[in-house]
Amino acid sequence: MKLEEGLGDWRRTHYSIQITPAIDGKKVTIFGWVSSIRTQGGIVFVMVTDRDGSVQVTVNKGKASPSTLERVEALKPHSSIAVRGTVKSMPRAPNGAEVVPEEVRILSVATEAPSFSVYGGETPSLDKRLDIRAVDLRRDKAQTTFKVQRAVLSATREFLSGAGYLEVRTPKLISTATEGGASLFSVLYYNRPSFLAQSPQLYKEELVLPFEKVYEIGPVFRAEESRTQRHLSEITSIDIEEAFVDYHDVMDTLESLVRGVVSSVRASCAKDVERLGRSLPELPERFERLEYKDVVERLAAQGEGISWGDDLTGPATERLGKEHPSFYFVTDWPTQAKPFYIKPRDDDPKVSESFDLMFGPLELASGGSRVSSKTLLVKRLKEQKLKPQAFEHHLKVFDYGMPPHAGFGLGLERLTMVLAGEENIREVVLYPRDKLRLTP
Ligand code: AMO
Repeated sequence: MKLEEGLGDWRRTHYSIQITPAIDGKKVTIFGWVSSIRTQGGIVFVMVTDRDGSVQVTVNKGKASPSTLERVEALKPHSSIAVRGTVKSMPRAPNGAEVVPEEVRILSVATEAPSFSVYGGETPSLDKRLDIRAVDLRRDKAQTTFKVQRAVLSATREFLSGAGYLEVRTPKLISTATEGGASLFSVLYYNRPSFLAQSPQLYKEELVLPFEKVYEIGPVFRAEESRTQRHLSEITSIDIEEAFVDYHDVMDTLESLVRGVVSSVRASCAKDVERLGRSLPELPERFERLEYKDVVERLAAQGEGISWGDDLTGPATERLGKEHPSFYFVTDWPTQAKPFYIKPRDDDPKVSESFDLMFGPLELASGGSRVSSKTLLVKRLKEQKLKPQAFEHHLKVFDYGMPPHAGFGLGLERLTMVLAGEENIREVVLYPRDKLRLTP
């Protein structure tokens, strides 16, 4: 007998989550993957898992038809199957009901079993799991992580479009660096050199001219030499840019956005996150706004060996994170530490109108007011050893009434790490890219 069959005219009538005592006696068709098979006396229990959970399919060897029995006995974990049968209340089964099959179709026999258990048990090393990521993603924890990420994305879109920002898509193949030269990936564009975009920075700034308020949720590429738990070579960035506002205004927007996202994730995913023994972060009454100079002064007094002008990294950020375990801003960074497009303060140009949004020791976003004067932008480019000629097209736009503007870039993965309680950024990306990994 040929075991595998096609779909034919079978279509799903119910997902696992819908198999409940409320539909006791109903004929249903379910689809999914075999997650376990257990025989107890004359009964075979087959767990069929779909995207929402599992259904217990209970086969009474004495009562099942020969063809059903034959198929059930041939089943192997991970095979994909279809079951037609009747729902029966069963308090011990998931969702309080099971399916007694009348007909079973094996749609695809699994010829391999992963070297680790997808349905419970110990979690093996990430590298081992990433090698068969599509299977690994069936794990409960991964399902929750990406449910959280979907909730983050839809809440973000809802918030930003509700606040009047227009969604844009800007080129990812570009001719000039936006965030400094070191972390660029070069690509041969026909016979010319080009790069993968490190950020939509210059385009989003230009687009405030026609649209005033824009946002983009898209990929950005960074050739990060060091391999850390917080860095990847390809990430998704949530960027906004807005005309006629400054960095204080966009900090307010970012704070409201994060508040909205956390509340929305709480409403849709809190139970899933709690089931994994984790909890969503509590929102502080107000995101503290700490000036960089005060932070550095305090850390130096605590013996951190840090002085004005230094970046906040390593042990200094860990200490800062312990003192501020939730969401907070560090503002007014030294101008020299920020990219050329960040505006120096009028009253003290050594300091810039900039901010980072932090969660404990983790940087989630950065942004600021932008330079809107062409003369100043050229000067800043030169100070950062960049060639104004390479930015000719961008600079030209500044001749046509570039308004004061401000914005930020928020890392989707870092925000997901915080909400899903993951320590390693690779867990919150379907197919992570880093210096050592370009597959699958
Ligand atoms: P920045 O370079 O700070 O700013 O990036 C913004 C945010 O993106 C995330 N991020 C990363 N996450 C993981 N791996 C990486 N390699 C990585 N690089 C960046 C972080 C970071 O806070 N153009 C500015 C934003 C702006 O001013 O509007 C920019 O790109 O969460």
